[in-house]
Amino acid sequence: MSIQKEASHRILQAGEEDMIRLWFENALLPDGWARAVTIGIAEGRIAEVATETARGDAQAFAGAAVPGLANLHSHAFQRGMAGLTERKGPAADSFWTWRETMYGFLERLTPDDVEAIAGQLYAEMLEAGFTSVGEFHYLHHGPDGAPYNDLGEMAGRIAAAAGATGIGLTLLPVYYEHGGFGGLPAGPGQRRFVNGSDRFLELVAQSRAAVRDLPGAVVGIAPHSLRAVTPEGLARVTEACPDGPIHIHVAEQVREVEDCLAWSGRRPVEFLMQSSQVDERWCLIHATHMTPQEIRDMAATGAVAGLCPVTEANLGDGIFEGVAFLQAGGRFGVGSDSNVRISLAEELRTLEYGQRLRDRARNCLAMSEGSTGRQVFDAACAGGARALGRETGRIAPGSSADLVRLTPDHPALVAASGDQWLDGWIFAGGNGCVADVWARGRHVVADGRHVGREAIAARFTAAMRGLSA
Ligand code: NGQ
Ligand code: ZN
Repeated sequence: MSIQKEASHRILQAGEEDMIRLWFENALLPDGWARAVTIGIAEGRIAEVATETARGDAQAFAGAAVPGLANLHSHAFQRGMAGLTERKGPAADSFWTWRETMYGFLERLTPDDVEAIAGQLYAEMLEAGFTSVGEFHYLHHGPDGAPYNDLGEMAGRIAAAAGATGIGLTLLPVYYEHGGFGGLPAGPGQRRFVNGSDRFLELVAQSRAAVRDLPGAVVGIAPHSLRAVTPEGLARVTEACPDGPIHIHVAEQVREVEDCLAWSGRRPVEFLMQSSQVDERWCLIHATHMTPQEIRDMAATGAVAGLCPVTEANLGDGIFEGVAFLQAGGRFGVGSDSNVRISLAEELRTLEYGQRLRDRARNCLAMSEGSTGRQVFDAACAGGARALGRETGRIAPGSSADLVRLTPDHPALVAASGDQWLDGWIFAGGNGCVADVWARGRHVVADGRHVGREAIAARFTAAMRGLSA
């Protein structure tokens, strides 16, 4: 009791001394748009929000403040191969041939390379308006498959990149044991990922240690897919980790659905619903191929659909059943997955455009009259925060001080007001609309550029040139 009292007393004192005050012409608050908004920030959190205020001694900004969005699914190292797989090979190109190329790329990556690539990636994410990331981290071991002396070496590199850039980290160490449904042995291209369930649980402990000094970091777990774990292994690790997010890839490719049916007689989402206690802690990545029954069942669990529209288009996965899923009350967030492009606006736009192309209709993901950008953005903010186990995505007292300023200097936003800020950014403008970003109260992007961009980019460039030499 007395400890709690002392702690809150300390926070109050520090809050008063160290409060940062920002003033915005416009801001998107939980109950809608407000004008002349002062946001007080202390210890990485929003301490107070006041509307119709004078600028006073606050730092003042034109344009509109909106909540920072969580990027709920990333494989950081894949940023290093962006643009390198867009070449036709000897046989029909597919997700599976891309995966072989990806395995070839990661063979030579060192911990230094991974940290350099992740640093560049996270700086770009911040510049795009993503203020936190769910790192679905599976490149654990050395090139021969032997663990590094420190089992958490690579996790530490991800944490270091997050710390250096300021992005909020939800680290999701991946449990990867097998090469296919039914406990098939992992292949040579997968040896850097593989742990039995015991060593995986050790890795979770190491991951917690790796993020210890990172303010606001969260650790969850990520059984890679129903292909990479057995039902017994999945049950074991979920039981051993009773708190925190659980992410899993599911039903991304048609062949994956067919293989799951051949193995179990059930479809992947169906199998997962029936064999695990899927609830609000879960995030099902992709969930592209679902029957109407699976859509309803998944929506009813409160699990978040982790959609990665740009990567899903790039890999030829298919189109998520967004309209039916939202009509069933489902929740979603977005992620950049393979990181072939880093653009919050493009993820949300591609998500909506997939529905339009399939249904030959417009404004498909808006469930009520009014702005599509606003409705998709609000849903992704809430779903992303839930999936990453973070208090983010809301400009409200108590939330993490994750803020994005959209600038009226961008041609798409010169005459914007209200929800047009979001429609203009998402459908017309893109990354150039983002002028400033605060992550946990740290001003990490100013004038559209990450404050550490030069050093981060130099390190990335050196790593990439080394890899291509
Ligand atoms: C991954 N990526 O883990 O990086 C996967 C490919 C797999 C996507 N699914 C590997 N987009 O699923 O086996
Ligand atoms: Zn993925």
